[in-house]
Amino acid sequence: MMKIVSFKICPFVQRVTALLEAKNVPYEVVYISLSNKPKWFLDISPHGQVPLLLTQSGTALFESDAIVEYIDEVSEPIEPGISAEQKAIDRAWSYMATKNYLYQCSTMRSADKASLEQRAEKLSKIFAKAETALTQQAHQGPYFKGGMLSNVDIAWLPLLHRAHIIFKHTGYNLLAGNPKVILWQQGIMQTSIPQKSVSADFENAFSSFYLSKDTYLGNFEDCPSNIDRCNQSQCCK
Ligand SMILES: N[C@@H](CCC(=O)N[C@@H](CS)C(=O)NCC(=O)O)C(=O)O
Repeated sequence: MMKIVSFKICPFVQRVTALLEAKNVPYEVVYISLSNKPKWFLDISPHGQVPLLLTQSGTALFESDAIVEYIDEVSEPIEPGISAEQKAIDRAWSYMATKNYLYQCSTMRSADKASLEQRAEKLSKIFAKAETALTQQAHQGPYFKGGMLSNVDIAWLPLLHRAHIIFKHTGYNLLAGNPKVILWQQGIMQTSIPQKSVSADFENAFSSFYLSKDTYLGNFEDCPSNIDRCNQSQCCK
């Protein structure tokens, strides 16, 4: 069975486990501490980052893009029979998401209102691009390309799942102003792949890091009515 070397709240890891969940490919997860990386991991990981995939024959694969492509090649395609052109388009949409994973992390970790709003505004640009694409294709959902779950959904899933948790706990919507993206997020959440692709205590681990005393989002005691993105009906913890 494949093994994924993981860190609980890493979005790059979640993209890989989400793909495995979507395809029903069995896998094991091995968690490591990134502040105290074990020697066996450093010995097999060229850049010391997770995710790392250990194949059935024990080969270590690194870089989530390469791992996702490997999984696609060795298992049933998530979306059978798509053309080379469509694959290239899907990869491009996927890169748009994955290139912004770390930026979403730093947005959520913002220490004050000004940084949060400035970063959220910048992050919004990719959600607005997805909104335009969904509008152009007269999106009926529930997934990015309509009725069939694709690699694009899997690449965006960590962003959309984490935006969902932030909204649930704080009322702050990173997707504000992009109604079709919000519908798409609901479609993804309903698959339960987001929940299955992380550990049972993910939401706690995620919240203690991103909604801690050190972050602006973690310090909402009352409805943050001073925040434009707040949906008043849901913003109290
Ligand atoms: N380009 C890498 C990025 C992976 C990455 O940034 N992983 C982070 C955790 S989310 C990590 O391992 N950080 C530890 C380190 O860089 O030392 C990929 O796509 O796999």
